[in-house]
Amino acid sequence: MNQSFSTTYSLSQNQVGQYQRDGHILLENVASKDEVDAVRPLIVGIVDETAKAGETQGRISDYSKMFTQITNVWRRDASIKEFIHARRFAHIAADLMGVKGVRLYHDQALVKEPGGKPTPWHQDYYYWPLATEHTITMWMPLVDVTREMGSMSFVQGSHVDSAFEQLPISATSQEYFERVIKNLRKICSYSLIAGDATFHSGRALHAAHANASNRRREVIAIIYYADGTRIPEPDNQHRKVDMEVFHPGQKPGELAASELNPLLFSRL
Ligand SMILES: O=C(O)CCC(=O)C(=O)O
Repeated sequence: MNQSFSTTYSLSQNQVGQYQRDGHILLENVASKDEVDAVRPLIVGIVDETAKAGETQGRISDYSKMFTQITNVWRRDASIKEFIHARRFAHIAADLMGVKGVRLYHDQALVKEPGGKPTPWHQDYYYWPLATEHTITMWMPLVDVTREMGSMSFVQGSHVDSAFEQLPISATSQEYFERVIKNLRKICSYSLIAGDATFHSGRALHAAHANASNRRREVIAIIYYADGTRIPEPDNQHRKVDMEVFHPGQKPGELAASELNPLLFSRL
């Protein structure tokens, strides 16, 4: 595989400012067509295999009508690991958040089948046992994804609103946030080419469209957090489960840095 993930993506100060203002950004051609073509069949193969075996991966999973989600696919294959651990992607994450270094929280392969339902409005940080505002998700389609196929939507600037109720992804979150959003700013959504990516803050209010096409929406998401982040006392069941699954062997109060959370980029 001809991959050179150590090459740097050229990010402008304007783009960093845009991310920090809006809580999300679309970046084009973050991975090349060759890089995506090489990794896509490996990732999709693992999704299909794991879904067929009915593995829950130790997590609460009630997402099946929206998408099939398989986490930490990097552990299953050396080439996928090279892709997920790419310094290029982690460097972008650190630059957008304005931090010195980032660790991997986990990856998620997210396949929305034809006819897959919309992903309700939600904020990710509700799920994560991470005592920081500096979390970010790179959401990269492995096939071209239009809005009709289930690309994401973001409420501009919602990452700085702290008055929202904390809710899991559900019909309740959809109903609550739909009401809240009516009084809010602009909603942005994009069509993406395979290898483009959106980056969004763990506090950004976001959703995804239904897949109204007859093709599968195949996506890999990689979640990063600022190096030096501690694990708080989990205050909901999701955070407790995620602490056990994504920071194995770790306890509240410790630096979040288990063997599943390698330092993927550091300026030091
Ligand atoms: O892919 C989706 O439908 C939702 C993904 C999502 O919410 C996320 O990556 O934070």
